[in-house]
Amino acid sequence: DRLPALLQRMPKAELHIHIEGSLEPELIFALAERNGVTLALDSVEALRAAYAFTDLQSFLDIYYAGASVLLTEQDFHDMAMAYFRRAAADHVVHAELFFDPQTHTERGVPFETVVRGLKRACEDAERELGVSALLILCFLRHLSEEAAFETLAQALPHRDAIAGIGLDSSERGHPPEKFARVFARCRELGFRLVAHAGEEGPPAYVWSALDTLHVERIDHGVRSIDDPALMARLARDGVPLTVCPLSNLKLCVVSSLSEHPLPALLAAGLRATINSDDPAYFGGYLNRNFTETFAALPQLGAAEAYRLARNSLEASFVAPERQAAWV
Ligand code: ES4
Ligand code: ZN
Repeated sequence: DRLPALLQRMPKAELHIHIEGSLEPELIFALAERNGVTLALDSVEALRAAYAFTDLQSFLDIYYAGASVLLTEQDFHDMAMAYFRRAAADHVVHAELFFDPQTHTERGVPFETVVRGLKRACEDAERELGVSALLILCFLRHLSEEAAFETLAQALPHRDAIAGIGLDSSERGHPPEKFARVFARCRELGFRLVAHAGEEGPPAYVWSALDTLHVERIDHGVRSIDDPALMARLARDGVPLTVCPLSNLKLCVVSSLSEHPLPALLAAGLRATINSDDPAYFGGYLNRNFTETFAALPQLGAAEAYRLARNSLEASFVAPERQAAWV
């Protein structure tokens, strides 16, 4: 069967990767040692064993604890370079990295430490690995809109290093409209806009991300499958969805990959893409998301593989004339 080889070697873009979710247990312990940070669990094995999630919040609690080892510019650089090496091995030609500055500034790590380390890694990835990269700053939706405005103010001296703005963390109870004013300001400032919606939250949150925040892509969006009018809207407007199959499995958004809505989303003409979300926590990087999803879903074949890869490149925030170099 030649499908796995095709999935591996296709040039593709990754559009939904939380860089803090690429911290492997081995790197968490190495950084803890380097920085003199004490962790609640005392071995790589014990940490991995704790990665048994029942929903989004049970994951986020562990993910924020893991990020506590990140203190210096070099830490953020080394974390991102480890991801870029994995991505290059998976034939990722372009990556758009989410980062969560509030997770770090709340612990006393300066905003500029985070962005300088990540920016330097993006430059190194382009030069050393031939992977192009952009940064997307995410506001934590469990915090206030006022806190998001403060984070935006801290970002403005680094405007040129940040391509876009996103919205992540605990979805239920924190609808997109909570951030309407700060997203309006980001739009005026010329940032590209995305938001997590319809992962655990209802289709109403996808409508609100589109019509209140005016986002250009929906992160996850899998629960749109429950709303035929929303499906028609997403198809009509060609709104990209950054779908993350292994994440959905590990966070119990789907009960098995064989029941994942991806084939139905593609069949309805939606611009779906495949992404890894938090690969160190969910069991694999981009190619493993492709190969496991295709292995579980016989409706997916070579035509869908090409479609997903093409969607990922076209849905990126790189100008079409610069995308030509990828294909
Ligand atoms: C996340 Cl899977 C997921 N959903 C929402 N927020 C997140 N932050 C990191 N991973
Ligand atoms: Zn995500």
